[in-house]
Amino acid sequence: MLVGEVKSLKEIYGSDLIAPGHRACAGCGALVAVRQILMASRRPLIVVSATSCLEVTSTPYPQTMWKVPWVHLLFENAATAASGIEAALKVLSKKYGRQEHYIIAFGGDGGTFDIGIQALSGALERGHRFLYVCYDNEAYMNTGIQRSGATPLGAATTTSPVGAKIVGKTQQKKDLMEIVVAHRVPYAATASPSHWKDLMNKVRKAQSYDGPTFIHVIAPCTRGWYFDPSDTIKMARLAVETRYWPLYEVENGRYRITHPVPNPKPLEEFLKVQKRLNHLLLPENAEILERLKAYVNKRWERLERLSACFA
Ligand SMILES: Cc1ncc(C[n+]2csc(CCOP(=O)(O)OP(=O)(O)O)c2C)c(N)n1
Ligand code: SF4
Repeated sequence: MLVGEVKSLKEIYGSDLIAPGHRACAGCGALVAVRQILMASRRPLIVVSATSCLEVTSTPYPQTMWKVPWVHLLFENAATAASGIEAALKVLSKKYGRQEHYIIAFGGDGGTFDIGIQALSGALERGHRFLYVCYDNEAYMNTGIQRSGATPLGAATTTSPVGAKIVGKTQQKKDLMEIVVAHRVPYAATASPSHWKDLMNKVRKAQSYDGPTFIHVIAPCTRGWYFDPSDTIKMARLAVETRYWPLYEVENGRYRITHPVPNPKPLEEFLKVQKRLNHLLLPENAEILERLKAYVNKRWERLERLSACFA
């Protein structure tokens, strides 16, 4: 059983649970994050996956990349299925003393922020023991880059284009972490594949709890964000270094920034390298840029204040 802190690459070498040969785009951030999460996970493991890029690219029938039992559920009910599996395994282990299993449910931002949020809320409220991971590429990528509740203000998608009527998405990103935290779950955290050790240790910590836990991981998407496939990790790192994607955890209500960024890079550094957002650097879009910056700064300041309360 994998427990304790991951300290070096050597420790996790060879613990891969996805096979090579999946059909995701070269440089898909979601696949990198999922690979890391599975490498760190305790076993035996069952994976539940909502409809998404992760689903269609990992299981082109009759092939699969998953080296663990894997269930595909509809877009809206990954958390419900994970709950059912957990409840059934509980009964089986009570009756027959079977081995404990770990369950991870994966959903994209569309499947989590929007369509699956009801199922997720229900599962968190009922207290099932499983880890829900939302990999967030900030749009509905699998069906052609439509905006989701996770798409940031000003981002160009096929349903929030940049033009004369609107300049990208007109609303700010929904704060999913705070919605999850409001369910009083024992553990919720954000993560990034650029900070793999931080991510892996969050997986292990989440799985140490006897209850529902949640990880929100950024998943740069080469198609939807429009960047070179070799820049995925650079993109994820820039998100962290500009404070766009704060790395923090909420453990039994206690907030902690797990990767302080005392000298952040300007947000422009993150925006200018991706076509979905680089129009915000044009002088005529300065007001939108300021609103986005204010959102990022306010959230960071709030996290700092909350973390200071528990220091
Ligand atoms: C109820 C429902 N609505 C719409 C669809 C079509 N659909 C399949 S995948 C998808 C987008 C998924 O977006 P997201 O969850 O963000 O994952 P991504 O594709 O970005 O990885 C949509 C709209 C569906 N399968 N079911
Ligand atoms: S469209 Fe984006 S999320 Fe989907 S497989 Fe390609 S890079 Fe990954």
